[in-house]
Amino acid sequence: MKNISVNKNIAWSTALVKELAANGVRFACISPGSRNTPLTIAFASNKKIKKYVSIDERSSGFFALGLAKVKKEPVVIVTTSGTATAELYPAIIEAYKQRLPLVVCTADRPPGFLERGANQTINQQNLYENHIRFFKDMGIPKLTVNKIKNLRKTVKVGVDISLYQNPGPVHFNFPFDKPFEPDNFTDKIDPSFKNVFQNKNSVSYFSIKPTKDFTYSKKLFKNLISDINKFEKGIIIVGPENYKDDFHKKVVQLAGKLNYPILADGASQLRFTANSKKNLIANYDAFLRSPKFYRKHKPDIILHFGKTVTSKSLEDYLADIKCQKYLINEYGDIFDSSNNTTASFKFLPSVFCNELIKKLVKKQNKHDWLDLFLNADSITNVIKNKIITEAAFPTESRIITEVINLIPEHSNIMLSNSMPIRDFDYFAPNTNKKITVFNNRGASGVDGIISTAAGIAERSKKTTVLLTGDIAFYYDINGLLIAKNTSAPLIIILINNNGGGIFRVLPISKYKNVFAKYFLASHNLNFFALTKGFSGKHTIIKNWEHFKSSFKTATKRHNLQVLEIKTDSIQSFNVRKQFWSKVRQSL
Ligand SMILES: Cc1ncc(C[n+]2csc(CCOP(=O)(O)OP(=O)(O)O)c2C)c(N)n1
Ligand SMILES: [Mg+2]
Repeated sequence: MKNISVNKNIAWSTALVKELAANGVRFACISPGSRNTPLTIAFASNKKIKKYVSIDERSSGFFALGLAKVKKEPVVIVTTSGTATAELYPAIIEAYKQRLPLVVCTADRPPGFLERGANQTINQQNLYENHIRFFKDMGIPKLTVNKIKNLRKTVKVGVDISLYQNPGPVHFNFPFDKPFEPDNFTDKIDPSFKNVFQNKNSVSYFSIKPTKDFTYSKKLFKNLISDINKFEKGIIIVGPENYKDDFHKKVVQLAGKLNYPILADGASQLRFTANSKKNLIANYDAFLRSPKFYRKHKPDIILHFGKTVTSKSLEDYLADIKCQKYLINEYGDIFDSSNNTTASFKFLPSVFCNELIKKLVKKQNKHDWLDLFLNADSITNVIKNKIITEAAFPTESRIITEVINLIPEHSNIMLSNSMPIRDFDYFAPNTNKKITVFNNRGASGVDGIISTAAGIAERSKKTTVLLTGDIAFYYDINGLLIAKNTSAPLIIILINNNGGGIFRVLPISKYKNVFAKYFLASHNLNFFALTKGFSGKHTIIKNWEHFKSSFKTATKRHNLQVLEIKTDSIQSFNVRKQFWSKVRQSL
């Protein structure tokens, strides 16, 4: 049989793409460039993988992050060489901290070019070194059976790590020598060799199965049980995480058995489910600001599921307590900035609850401890309903309660950092409406927020509401380009207080000579004109009634929509302060 003429870069990239597809990769976010031509052509020719194109790599990285978040699926990002690769760093950091499987494929010049001062050439060797779970430079393509098998094996190892072994982003660097085009042949290969490019199954001699085993010390688990049996005063904290559904039921069941209150973070989903809300406390941030309350009510044991909590007052409370504190999350990670953890269990939270429920034979604790928390929660709720949910337009905190009332069931909310996620944590009530909440709380950047929300809307195919401040909106204005074409409506609620409102609560705000210029950074941007530049629909909200009607209209449209509320951060802080002080007085 006649040998086949191929371009070795494209053949090499095709082997990569086939292996990715064989390992279940279905999405790739690609940015234009020349050096990545072979990668781009190989992805473009693969029907199993859906492609998204973003001009701006920073936006592409965050869009990929949003896609990956929804179902924790692997998402590929492809870039050219040079600074394009560095643009991905913020999204990679966030993926690292949130353990999301981004598979980064950067094109590079061949070895030696860096030393020669070649164009668009930087040192890409393990560029993301401190925030990556695996790195491999793939070397210059060589079309031998062994080399291709090795390439496929390495890809498989990387994807396995990103999904199962040590979840998070992984990086493959691809140096290529010209030519890059399909008809620019470099090699002739034997037809029998074609099967190494085949899609079907991934190379069979190497297979790591996803593990369902959770490693934990049996002795520690025994200690935990004995602590639970010993102590009446316990608290369950449910930190931010997109938990599997059965966890909600299990944790409520566990809390019911122990008579422990559950402090449910706004970003934990727990406040938004039709399941039982028994023992669930949403208003703890406010009542833990009361020294009278927190000095008197200190637990002996804490079970903390998921990530670090959003609430600063809860963090302060935790830092002040000497007790047995057990963390439980899928990876055994430490999410405890107060740094007084007894042990961290590597356990799926729902499985952990099940195990505990099975093993606990103890008689029920008394109700008194739980009642103290439930009582404080309901007093706070009454005050919240008066001060926040009836606050005058355009108080920032009320935007949260309005959105939760208006948002259709089964939608998503993406929370930007700074005040939106905090206000949400302070004020989002318990409701039976099922809403899925997302955040970029891994590194809490105010960058990439619009692109992340766009990725969430695209992958979930569900109406997605983004709550963002003006600075975060400005940071990711490039994201509006990809946000324009999502397959489900993306409604951006732009809370415009003309600068970084959060800085007003910092002690530096008193230093008038530096505060406005270096911290608040008012910009007077015209967001109407900016949104129009991306052909988006923009509405300036005039009052709460107008917000209601505009929101309802927005849920029926399909394109990019921005509802801008011009707020006053000082007035908004005064309302929060009034609320907290009323809670303090009432407890
Ligand atoms: C990438 C990045 N740069 C800087 C910061 C520091 N930072 C925290 S909050 C904030 C201001 C955010 O302003 P905005 O989005 O308008 O929200 P607001 O504070 O007004 O609620 C900044 C710059 C950050 N978190 N991330
Ligand atoms: Mg702002």
